[in-house]
Amino acid sequence: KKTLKQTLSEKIDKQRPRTKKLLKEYGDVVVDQVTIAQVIGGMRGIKSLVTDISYLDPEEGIRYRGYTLEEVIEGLPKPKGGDMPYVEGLFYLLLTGDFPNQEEVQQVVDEFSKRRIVPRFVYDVIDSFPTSSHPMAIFSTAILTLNRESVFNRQYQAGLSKKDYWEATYEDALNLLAKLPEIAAYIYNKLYRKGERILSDPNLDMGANFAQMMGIEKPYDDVSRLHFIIHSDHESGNVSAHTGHLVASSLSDIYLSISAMINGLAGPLHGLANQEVLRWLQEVMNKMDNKLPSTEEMEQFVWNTLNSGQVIPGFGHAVLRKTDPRYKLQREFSQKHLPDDPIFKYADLLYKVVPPILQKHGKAKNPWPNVDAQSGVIQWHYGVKDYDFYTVLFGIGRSIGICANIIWDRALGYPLERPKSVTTDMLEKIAGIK
Ligand code: AMX
Repeated sequence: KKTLKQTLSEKIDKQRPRTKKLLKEYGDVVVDQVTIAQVIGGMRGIKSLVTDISYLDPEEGIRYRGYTLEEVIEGLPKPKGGDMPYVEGLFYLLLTGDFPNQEEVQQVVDEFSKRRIVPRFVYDVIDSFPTSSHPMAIFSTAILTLNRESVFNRQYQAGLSKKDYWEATYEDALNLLAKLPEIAAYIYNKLYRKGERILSDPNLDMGANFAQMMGIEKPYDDVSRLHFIIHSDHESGNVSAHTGHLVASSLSDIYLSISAMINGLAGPLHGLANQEVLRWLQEVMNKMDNKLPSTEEMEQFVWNTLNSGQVIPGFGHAVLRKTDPRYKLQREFSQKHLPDDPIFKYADLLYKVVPPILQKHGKAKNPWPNVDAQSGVIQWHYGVKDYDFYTVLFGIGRSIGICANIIWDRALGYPLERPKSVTTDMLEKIAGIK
């Protein structure tokens, strides 16, 4: 039976000539043009990255390897008694483009299980953080600390051939991904449960193991699987994916690259928004004495935030122009499992109230909710109420997609990333002002 690594190796052999041909024979073909607004405006929309792992359509939302999230969840094998598929199967799909069968998933589950033990020194580093630290800072540092374990670095020093970069990177990626739930659960228990620790079980899959280490009953295993799967990838230009790719492009190893991407994810305009949604909702709940506000009252809360110059967290997107399918999936999950949860009712009221207000406000290009408007609501329901922790959960999921991307970056020999900057003077000359 072929392993994931062997299957991937065959895919890489097939893909390499395609990239080579494009570069060699069609390198001068124009893909896009760049305006001054894009140069000043965060390179919004410039087509200048390539990935085959996912594609984000502004109207439809994300597809992984050409499949919608519904198709992914439908098509991936599921553990016994679970409604949500193996996260390990998603990693297989992202890497190869193929849906694995039960046996192929089991191989990856076993690989992860073998590699999950975290070295003592990582726990020592985590323990040395003050308990008032943000979990994302601890998470990023813990990942960084693992850099001394890098297979890629060791082999690079020994004279690794370029064509073999991906294999060493693959080893690093699996070693890291297998450890992330352990690291995250340890941070959670240190910060919010006085260090009480529940050990992982080598016989469980990633989602079930995470639920076990968090000490939360079913269906939190499915919640974790769903969460990690839908947060894994959102094509290449978002801050976390782009950071991971950029840092890896200098041949920094997986640990340096994923630690860096985690730092990008920790910003309130990106992954931290899920924490901000809960913080915002809690403020409203406190002001309302936990009563559900009327539509008019909720509208007033939203306007107050906008009028004080702040954004409404969980709404808007740099690429999407419709309700995020990741939001929809989590809303459907909530309707099924927690329809009467007061915080879900709050979030659902926001779904009704915010889009027309943002349209009236006239600034946001997309008034619809994104993934972060709903993910914290589910966590809260299952008892994870320390919302500072939510972006760590996002980070576990996102690491899966970015690791897959970095392995392919290495396989296809994508070079050092190095765009060109200009000065304001130059832009004024280009504009014809000077
Ligand atoms: N509330 C209020 N104003 C908003 C807004 C929101 N939710 N979304 C966008 N705007 C404003 C912008 O701040 C900007 O104002 P400015 O002209 O004064 O600078 C204007 O509308 C135009 O912005 P845009 O082109 O629509 O969005 P963008 O591509 O620049 O930014 C994003 C996208 C997500 C950062 C923005 O919509 C936002 O701040 N949303 C709230 C934070 C959030 O939910 N982030 C999570 C996104 C998903 C993720 O990465 N996890």
